[in-house]
This record gives sequence, structure tokens and C-alpha cells, in this order.
Amino acid sequence: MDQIFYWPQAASSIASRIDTLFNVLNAMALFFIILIVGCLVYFVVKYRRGTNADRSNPPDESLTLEIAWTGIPILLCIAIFGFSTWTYLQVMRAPKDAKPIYVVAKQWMWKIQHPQGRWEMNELHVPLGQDVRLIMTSEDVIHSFYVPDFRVKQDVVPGRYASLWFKATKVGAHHLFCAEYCGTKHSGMVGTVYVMEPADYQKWLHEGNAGGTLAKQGEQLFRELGCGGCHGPGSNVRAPLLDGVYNNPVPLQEPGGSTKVIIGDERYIHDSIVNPEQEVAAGYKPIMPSFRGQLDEGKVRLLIEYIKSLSTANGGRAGGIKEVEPPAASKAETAPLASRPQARPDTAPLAGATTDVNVRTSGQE
Ligand SMILES: [Cu+2]
Repeated sequence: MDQIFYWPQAASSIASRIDTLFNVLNAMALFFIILIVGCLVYFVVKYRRGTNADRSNPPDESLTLEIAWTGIPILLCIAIFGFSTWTYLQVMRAPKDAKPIYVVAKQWMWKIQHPQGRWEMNELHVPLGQDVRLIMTSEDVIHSFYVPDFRVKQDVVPGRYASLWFKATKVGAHHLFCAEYCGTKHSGMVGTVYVMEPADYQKWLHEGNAGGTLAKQGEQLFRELGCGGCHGPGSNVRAPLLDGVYNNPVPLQEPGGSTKVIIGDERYIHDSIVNPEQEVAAGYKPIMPSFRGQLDEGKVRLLIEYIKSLSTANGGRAGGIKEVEPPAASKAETAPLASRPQARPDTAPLAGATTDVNVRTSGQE
């Protein structure tokens, strides 16, 4: 089924499947409306008062009929359930190699950051025929990223990352709406998604990123904020080194004194910046100041990209933090996060940075 005149065009790889589901449900509803209303009208006319229709010996039982009206709807429901679940899983699971693009929603605009460094407002440029994964968060209230032509919509909630993926199949401009009432100018929170030929997209990407990649900008910000003063290898303050944190196990201090190991994903890095006392790396004191309110989500993203780059380049070490042997006195206490695989292979939960992990996590170019 291609397009019905009152529908937006179908411009993504999953759009036609959503449309099929919608059409099947509509067709079934229409079929039963006609069947039921048709029978109703027919019998009302046939058995109206005064007609000489045959009213003797009405059938009060029909096994065939009962099996039919129970069995057929059950089969239809199972088929719809199966098809829609399959579609839902496709929509929710982004392909592994989908290109990440970062989205921050705020009253009343969409800010988009491409890993290569270019950013844009209320516009999103994407390449044709490539899987794109949006990683989104909000500065203030709940918004919802909605592109009708792609048949995708995802709520964007402050304090967490939401993800949405699609593969655009038609070059051109497509409407972008906020689909969650988010305040006075909600209706003005609109934008455009531009689908470009991949070559044009590459050209476009490199036209406007004077500041370098997000990771590079993050490195700059990391310096400006003085993060290296504590997280640098030569620091007197005991703070974890950050290379190797991303996508590797991080041991956390639990209230009872026990340790819990989590994976240092984007969520963890984000929360460690804005809410550092919440999850304290085992063996460290909760002395990091919170950057909540000082950094907007776009800037936090820069730092995350920088910290990610430390784990994906050079087998876990690169950028501004260079490897040094920790001072002898603090060596034993700081073992978990401060040690590096290359330096001290005997300790090192974070040292789990194996080559295949690093390959798998190098999500940007
Ligand atoms: Cu909104």
C-alpha cells in the first residue's frame, strides 16, 4: 500500500509496515461495521411489525456459528498481535551500526549535534538510506520527537536518554513536530528533517564544524573546566582516570560497604557529571562537585564524547590524560579505577578494555 491522499508520505524503511498495520485494522473495523449494521438494518426491515415474515420455530442454537464467531476473531487477533509485535521490535531495536546523532529538546526548540562537530537548531540533516540513531534528552520538560513521514515518535524526558532510529528512504524535507504539550509555545516547536544524498550529507557535515568533532570540543571544555586537575594522572586529588571508563565495568561503592559493578555507559558518564554523589566509584570519596546547572545537556554531551573517545582510540588511552604510574602511597587504595591494563594488569576492573570491545564501541567517525 503506498499512499492515501490524506496521509503524509511514507519516507522511512518502517513506514510502510506501520501503514499496513493501520490499514488492516481500519479495513477490519470497516468490514465489521458493514456486516453488523447491514444485518441490523436487514432484520429490522424484515421483522418490522406488520410484515408476514416467518416467525415460527426460530433456531436457538448453532454450533457452527459459535465456533466461527469465536475462532475467526481469535485468529485475527493473534495475527495482528504477531505482526505488530514484530514491527514494534524492529522500531525499538536500533541496528548496531546506526550513526548516532544527539538531540537536546528544550522549551521550545530542538538542538541537534552531529558527532563530527556540526550542530543545528530545529533542523536535522540525515543521509539517505543509512540507519540513523537519535540519542535524545530534554533540558526541562517532556517533549516528543515526531516525524510523521517516517512514522516515528519518541518521548524525550529530562534526566534520561531516549533513543529513536530510522532509515530515511526519500530525499527532501520532512516535518518535525514536538508531539507532547510542553508549554506556551509548544505549537511552535517545529522543525524540518532534511534527507540528503550521502555524498551531499558528507559535504554538508564538513562545511560547518570549525570546532572539530564533539570529542575534540569536549576535550577543550574538559580543559576549560579544569577537570584534569583531579582526573589527570599527576593530580594530588584522588579521582579516577577516565580513559577506559566507557563501556567497561565500573565498580561502585554501595551504602553498606559492598561493591556493585556496572557498565560505564553514556548514562553513567552523564550522571557522574551532573549528579556525582549518586554513584561513587569504589575506593574513592564523594568529593566531586556537581555540574548540574552549570553545563547544559549539549555541553555534557561534549564531555561524554570526549570521555568515550578516550576509550575507543588507541586501545583505551588517548587524548589529554596520559598514562603515568600512580604515586606509590595511593596505589593500593586507588587500584580499581586508577589502574590501567597496560600499567598494572594484575588489578584493573576497568582494564577489561579488550580489543573487540573497543572495536564494537567506536561508534563515531
Ligand atoms: Cu516540546
